[in-house]
Amino acid sequence: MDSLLEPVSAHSTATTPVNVTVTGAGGNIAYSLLWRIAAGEVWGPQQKVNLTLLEIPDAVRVAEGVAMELADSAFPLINTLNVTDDQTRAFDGTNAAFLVGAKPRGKGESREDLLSANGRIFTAQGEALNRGAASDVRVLVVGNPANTNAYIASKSAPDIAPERFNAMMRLDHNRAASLLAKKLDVPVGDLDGLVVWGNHSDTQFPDIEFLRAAQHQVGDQIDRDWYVGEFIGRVAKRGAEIIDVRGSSSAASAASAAIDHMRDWVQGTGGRWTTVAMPSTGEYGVDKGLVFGFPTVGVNGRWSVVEGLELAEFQRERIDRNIAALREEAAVADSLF
Ligand code: NAX
Repeated sequence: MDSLLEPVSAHSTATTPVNVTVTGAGGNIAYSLLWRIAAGEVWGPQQKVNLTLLEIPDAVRVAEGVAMELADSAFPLINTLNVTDDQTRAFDGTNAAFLVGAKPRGKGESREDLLSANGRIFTAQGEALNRGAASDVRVLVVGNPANTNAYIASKSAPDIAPERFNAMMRLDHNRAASLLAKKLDVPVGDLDGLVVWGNHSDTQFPDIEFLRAAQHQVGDQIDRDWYVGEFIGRVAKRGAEIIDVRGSSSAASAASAAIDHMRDWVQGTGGRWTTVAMPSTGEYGVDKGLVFGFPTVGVNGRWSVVEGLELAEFQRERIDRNIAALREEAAVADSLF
């Protein structure tokens, strides 16, 4: 089903449209994400797309309204546009799936309730992908708890190589990069060597030990007290900060991160590091299968974890904290499904 030696894209001619599925199509993130896919920001300005929008039956009418607006935008790159509440149809032949839809935590619900509700969704979607997705499928899980949802979807799709399931930590990465650029007073595009290890949750570890600006190491220019006492927690809690100020959760920045992630997966990063949460094959002592944020480069249409980094005790301890948290979530998921 899967070959790591495949070309960058199976769509060698721009005349073969890419089949793209977006779940949660009636929601906030999709309202920004769909427009940027349609504008060619992932596959380029020549590549047509067949867009399929998946929603739950209760919200499918909203997704139909979104599709009407997409049609009204007259994007030349949209080849076909479909709305459905049938996940078998939604994932049939898909080359790229953005799994944005998820069930939010309800009042009084425990973490186990949340994992259970989302586990059902991501088990069913993993199974549908396993049945129908194209052999070159790339799956990006955005819906929370993203890492464990990706873990569950991958486990439910035994015929699809695990590395084809990613969880999104690019928003955490972009948030960290933006704060660091401001602190160092350098353009954000000059930064490299940044990683956010672990889980898209409070334990995440934005790590500056390997940080470079315009190719020079700059981690030691950053005040240690600010880094440990303020920066790490601020990145992890940025979502709450946005809700507090904006009155609703990150949507355009999340969509932007999803575009960055999928574009870099398809087109590569030109040697630059990014953060990708993907199933571990044992790198840095992370249990095999846990979907973990690693320093990664995109090469020839696939991700490659940056290996061999020497870790100080502080880094090791923060990474281990994330391993423990994800191990716990995976154990709950395994017991439920
Ligand atoms: P919204 O509540 O606006 O939209 C979610 C949509 O998903 C709803 O329309 C809902 O009907 C739909 N949905 C639910 N279950 C579905 C299913 N089984 N199939 C298809 N559609 C389904 O949320 P939005 O603001 O768009 O956020 C979506 C998800 O992204 C949430 O889980 C959120 O927590 C998560 N986020 C993840 C981020 C990340 O960095 N990984 C950051 C942003 C965001 O918080």
